[in-house]
Amino acid sequence: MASALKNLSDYSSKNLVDISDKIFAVVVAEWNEEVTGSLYNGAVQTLLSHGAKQENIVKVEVPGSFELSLGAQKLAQREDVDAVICLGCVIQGETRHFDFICDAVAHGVTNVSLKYDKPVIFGVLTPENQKQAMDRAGGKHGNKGDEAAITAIKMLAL
Ligand code: DLZ
Repeated sequence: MASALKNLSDYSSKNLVDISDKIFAVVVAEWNEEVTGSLYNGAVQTLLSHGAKQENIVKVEVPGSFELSLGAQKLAQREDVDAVICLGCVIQGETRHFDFICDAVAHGVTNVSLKYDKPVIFGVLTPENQKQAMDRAGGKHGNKGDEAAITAIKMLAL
C-alpha cells in the first residue's frame, strides 16, 4: 500500500497523470455491504485526493460480486466513462460457491476491460472471514479500495 502510494506520487510529480477531467464509475456489490461500503469510501477519498472531481465519480450498486461484470460492462460502454472500479467482497465458505463467483468476476472484469479498452479494476476481496475483510477495508491492512483507485489512475497513464 505504502509503495503503491509512493509510486503514484512519483507519477503525479512528473505530471503524467491529470485526472481532474476523468470520469470514474465505481460498481459496488451489496453483499457484505459493511465491507464494500468501506472499500467505496476509500476509493472515493483516494480519487478526490488525487484530483478527481466529486461530480465525476459515478456510483452504481449491484446485488453481489457475481453481478460486478455486467455492471462494469454497462458503464464501460459509456463513452464518457474513463475507468471503472469494481468493488466486492466474497467470503470463503464451505461450498464451491466462492470459487464460482471469484472465477466469474475475475474473468468478467478482464473481458470488459479488454473489450472496451479501458481500465476496469478488480477490487474484490476474497477473505476467509469478516474480520480479515474488515482488516483490508480500512483496518490494519489498509483499504483495498484505495489501492483499486490508485490502480485505475495508474492505468489511465498508459
Ligand atoms: C450467493 C452469494 C454468496 C454465497 N456469497 C457471496 C459473497 O460472499 N459475496 C458476494 O459479493 N456475493 C455473494 N453471493 C451472491 C452472488 O454474488 C450473486 O449475487 C448471486 O449468486 C446471484 O447471481
